[in-house]
Amino acid sequence: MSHQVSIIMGSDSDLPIMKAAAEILGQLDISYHMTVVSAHRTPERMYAYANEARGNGTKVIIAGAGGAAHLPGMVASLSTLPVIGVPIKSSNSIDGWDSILSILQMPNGIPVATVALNGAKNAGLLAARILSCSDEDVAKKLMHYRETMKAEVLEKAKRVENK
Ligand code: RP5
Repeated sequence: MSHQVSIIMGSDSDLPIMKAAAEILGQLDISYHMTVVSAHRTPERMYAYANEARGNGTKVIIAGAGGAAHLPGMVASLSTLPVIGVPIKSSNSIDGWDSILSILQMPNGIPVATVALNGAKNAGLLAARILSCSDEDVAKKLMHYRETMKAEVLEKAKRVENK
């Protein structure tokens, strides 16, 4: 079976951040494929990757990049799949705002769902939510994830109250 989510990033230096998307998708039993696709350094690869994504069964693309972060927007311009952008505070990023604004400020007609700076975990969870619209199994797993998180917070609250 082909993967449901594609995780791409501009460089392997983005991996320490982007692996959080893969981890949460793995926890939710959602199949993914993760690789490096650079908008600036491998434009032909980006073009081919984005154009082939829907045909190979991909349902959501998560794209992370830093600095002049054009990967998510360019992939969204080439594919009609939902694209979730992860701005990364990378070595060539001044302060993170350059990455955020490069991904966030898309023109009308080409949407990218931008998560927080370095927010790869939420990108994975958002991809799961998109899949859950047509996959009851994923919806149940998300419900369970949220209940577990709730229980953990209540446990922390108890610990803080008992200090
Ligand atoms: C961006 O440039 C990449 O997404 C990465 O965040 C940043 C730095 O890349 P490297 O110079 O570490 O390869 O395109």
